[in-house]
Amino acid sequence: MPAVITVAPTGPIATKADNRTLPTQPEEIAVAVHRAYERGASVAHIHLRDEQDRPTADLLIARRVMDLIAERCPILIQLSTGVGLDVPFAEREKLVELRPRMATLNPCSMNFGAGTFLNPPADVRRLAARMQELGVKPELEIYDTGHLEAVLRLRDEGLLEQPLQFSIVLGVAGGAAATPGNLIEMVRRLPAGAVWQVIAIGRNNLSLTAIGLAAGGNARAGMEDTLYLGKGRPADGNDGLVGRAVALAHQLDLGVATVEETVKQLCLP
Ligand code: KMH
Ligand code: ZN
Repeated sequence: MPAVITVAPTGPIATKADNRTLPTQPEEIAVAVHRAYERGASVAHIHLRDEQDRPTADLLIARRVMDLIAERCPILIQLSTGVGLDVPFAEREKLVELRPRMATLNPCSMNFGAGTFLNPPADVRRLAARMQELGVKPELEIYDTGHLEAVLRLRDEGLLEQPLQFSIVLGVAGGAAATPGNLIEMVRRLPAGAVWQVIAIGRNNLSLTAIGLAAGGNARAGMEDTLYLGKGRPADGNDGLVGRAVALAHQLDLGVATVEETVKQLCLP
């Protein structure tokens, strides 16, 4: 099966002071996503920034980014409902009202680097139910094995549709470390029929992305996850990071999924 490549051009943490090529404003994000689409990405995981480059769940900015991307290419848009550590859940959850094809669902609260990422159980349930109503497919972000158990409880309550679509996030200080052993153990625990990708934060991004692809997962690439192409080699925009994930998929003889193939593989509503 061809690998789904998701571009994550901008996360909630890095700034232009860390890497001046980080896209933050709507036009910049849309251009980066279009370039990734041309290289083989079929999904765009989107974080938004305000005029001061701070993470935001502003619906007007979100609409603008979605429109600018749609004008350029048919890539599938996955809005982050994680948004950023300082944005209240009540604002974050409103993003699904824009009906992106997909959105992230973070099942548990956790320490996240020096901050706290709040996802209280009642709020998570409400968001899962709303996504189900709207037909927005959740990407289930699990940072440790307990997060997987929490997702399975939501499934058992009828709040999630099959196939479950997981991102195994490794390397966040507060979650499981980015090691091959942790990845293999998390994959082993996934329920049958699950679709998954690894999100490897930081310096093990390349090796864990390769292991994930070789083990039957999809891949994510972009400046949300690492600002480096290699030791001492800062990324110059997202192109190199996306290009190397696409190259890995080809070298492993998987190929990369088109938008249509991705819709089928993920059973998007
Ligand atoms: N916003 C971060 C704290 C997501 O995109 O849903 C975590 C995050 C997850 O980026
Ligand atoms: Zn994200």
